[in-house]
Amino acid sequence: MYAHENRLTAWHIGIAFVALMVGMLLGPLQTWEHAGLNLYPALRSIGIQSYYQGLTIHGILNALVFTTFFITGFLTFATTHSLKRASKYPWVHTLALVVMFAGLLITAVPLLLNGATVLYTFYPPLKADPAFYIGLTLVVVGSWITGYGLLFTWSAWKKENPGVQTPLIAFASLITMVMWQICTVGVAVEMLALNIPWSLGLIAGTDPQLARTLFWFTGHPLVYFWLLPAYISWYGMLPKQAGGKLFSEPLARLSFWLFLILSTPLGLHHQYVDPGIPAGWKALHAVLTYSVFFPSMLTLFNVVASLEIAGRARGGKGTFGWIRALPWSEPSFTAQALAGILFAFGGISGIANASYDLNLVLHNTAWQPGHFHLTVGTGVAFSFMGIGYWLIPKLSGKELWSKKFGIYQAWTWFVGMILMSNGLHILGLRYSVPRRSALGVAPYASAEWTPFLIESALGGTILLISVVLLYVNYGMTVFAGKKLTREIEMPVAENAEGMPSPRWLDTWRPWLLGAVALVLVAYGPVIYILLTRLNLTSPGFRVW
Ligand code: HAS
Ligand code: CU
Repeated sequence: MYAHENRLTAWHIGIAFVALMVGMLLGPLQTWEHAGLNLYPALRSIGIQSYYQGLTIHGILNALVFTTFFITGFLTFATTHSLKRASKYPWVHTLALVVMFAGLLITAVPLLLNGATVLYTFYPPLKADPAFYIGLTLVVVGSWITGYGLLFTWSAWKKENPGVQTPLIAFASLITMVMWQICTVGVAVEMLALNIPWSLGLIAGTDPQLARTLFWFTGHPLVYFWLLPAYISWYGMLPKQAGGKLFSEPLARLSFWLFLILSTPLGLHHQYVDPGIPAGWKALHAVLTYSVFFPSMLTLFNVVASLEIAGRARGGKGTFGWIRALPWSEPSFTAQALAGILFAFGGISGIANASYDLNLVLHNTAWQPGHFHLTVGTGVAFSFMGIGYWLIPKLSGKELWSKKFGIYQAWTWFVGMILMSNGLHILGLRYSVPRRSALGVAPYASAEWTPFLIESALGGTILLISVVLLYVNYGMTVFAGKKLTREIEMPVAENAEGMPSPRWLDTWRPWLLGAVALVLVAYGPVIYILLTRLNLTSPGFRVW
């Protein structure tokens, strides 16, 4: 029934993991450069001209390309399998993939030819070739089309199943896609009204403050667009994989609604230090940032409780004995559980960021890459790797090549990431070491930094080992694996309470209205103020 969906998902996931491989190979080079081992001159022969070109490729491929392709593929798979219905318009999904892939190819040209050393946040007045902005815009447009495809399928399913509650996995996937539709308005306007005409020379200058504000309108909820698919797996699949049930499905549904409402109206926490935005609006966004911490706390409680149910069902006893009883020999489980544990620490460093006063100390320091390698680089990417351990065998029809390699990969990621992120957090907090900088050649570098730079380079090296283990395993599975002799089903966790969720948790209108209203309140006046002061005078800079 799912031949088209499975083939399409295989393409999405395949492109995602190839992008991730290239992007991740550049990561350790950065940590080595910081610790004094600069391999960038050697990379000139393959066209990488500078640390900044390497860093841009790393950020774009890992944070934007890998995530978006994986998520659109995974949510297509998850929604259709959860609804037990093939997609209503398969061609819509094919079109989405074609548009996204065309966008990727167009973006790749300036990235590889050193025409876009603007890093993954592409802050003006740094300027890239037009193809960079046009290509990325197409990737986003393709992801919208995937969302439309899923909404068409869901509305067909609803007609066929009147009065039936949407299953959790499909429900949460749809919320993620709708949240994405709302929040990408910011970057769409930034691209179409500012960056693209500016890079084409149609307008002489740009307004960096407005561009940054539009960027973070999308850039903050982008982190929840990354996170929610991992949460879908932690709530909807992981308890089943662990041999248990979901502790509370209504609570899970509530936390997804809260993410729909609260993901977007708080992007100014990335702009606390920006001078052109009135302080009162920053304060409002700070309060809203602390509100969106709440559904993550619900998630922590609910997912850990679900795993406790599993551990006890497997015979675990005592306060912590259930943890040992969990299926630690299964790579898919282990990767996701370890991802969750490290994500909790990434959440804590996010809470520090969200405090206006602390942010003045932490902004633009190495603390930030420390924070986001625990969140998107581990909570999300490592969970996606864990999902890959069952999804890639399912899609390729091959048995996973080696469980042992999978377990080694998971633990090396865990240890490597602890070392790297610990070093980065300390460098940022204690020594104000700047982020986005080739520290190996920085004249202001201090000897006090060295132990922590080495710690994070050691972490980066262990992560490289983990990457090799991952790709050998995935590659051998797909190209040399044994044919599957059993059917792999998508794991679907049962609700421990066994009762349907209340109807108010299945009604879209109030939540949607709330989401749009809060965005208008939190952003409307800020954008209005910036428009009244519009200043399209900044020229572009190409520094590297
Ligand atoms: Fe953040 C900057 C605040 C979450 C990503 N963040 C960034 C940047 C990125 C990023 C990429 O307020 C850098 C942007 C740039 O390049 O400039 N962030 C937060 C807060 C949260 C948060 C309050 N961030 C994330 C997530 C990300 C992410 C999620 C990616 C996926 N962040 C900030 C702020 C900045 C920032 C400021 C700007 C800093 C600056 O000055 O530039 C919260 O949402 C976090 C809540 C999460 C928790 C953790 C809950 C724990 C759970 C674990 C469950 C356990 C399991 C395991 C499953 C409180 C859910 C169980 C296993 C067993 C065996 C038992
Ligand atoms: Cu944010």
